[in-house]
Amino acid sequence: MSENKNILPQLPYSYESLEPHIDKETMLVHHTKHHQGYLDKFLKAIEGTDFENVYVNDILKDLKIIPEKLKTSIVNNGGGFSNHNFFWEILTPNSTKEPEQNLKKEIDIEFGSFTEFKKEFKEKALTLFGSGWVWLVLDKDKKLKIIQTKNQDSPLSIGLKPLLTIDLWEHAYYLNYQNKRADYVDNFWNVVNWKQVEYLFNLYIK
Ligand code: MN3
Repeated sequence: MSENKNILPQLPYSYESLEPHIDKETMLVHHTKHHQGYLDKFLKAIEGTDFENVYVNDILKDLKIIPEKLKTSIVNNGGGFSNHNFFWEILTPNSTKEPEQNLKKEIDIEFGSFTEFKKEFKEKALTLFGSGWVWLVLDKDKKLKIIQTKNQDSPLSIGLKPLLTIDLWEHAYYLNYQNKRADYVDNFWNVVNWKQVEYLFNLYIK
């Protein structure tokens, strides 16, 4: 887990290590330009405000406390910063390819099987219009759900606990996959850090 500070986290693996599923150039630009860009704009937005030293996730969890003039920038840029912090953590070059133990059982209960779960996740990814994210979350009743979010909206803002996500902005896959979002989603499964997803599940399910 990244520490709770508004700084760009180091990736827990090298830029090329997710190849051939996610290419080095995409990872490099995604982390050092896009992610950094969201952070820079977020920091600029909160500079000199009451939020200056507040961790991004704590701000996103309660959008009502944000003054109207800061809201758009915090939702877009704070959301972009936070979503990418999370995304890097659920990727790994050493994927087990599927969950084990508790989460595996819960996925079977909720979706029928791991195959059915992946099918629904992919369908949500392909039907998301424009830019955004698809997430596996725990809802308020601690049930597994697959949801779409638009732009850089955070599931934290609607009271959900994120377990897994895929970035569906074209900057996440266009160099390698062009318009073939389905291929990107299929290959995404090769680099999912199920140990991290399972860790989060066990943490939140208590
Ligand atoms: Mn992105």
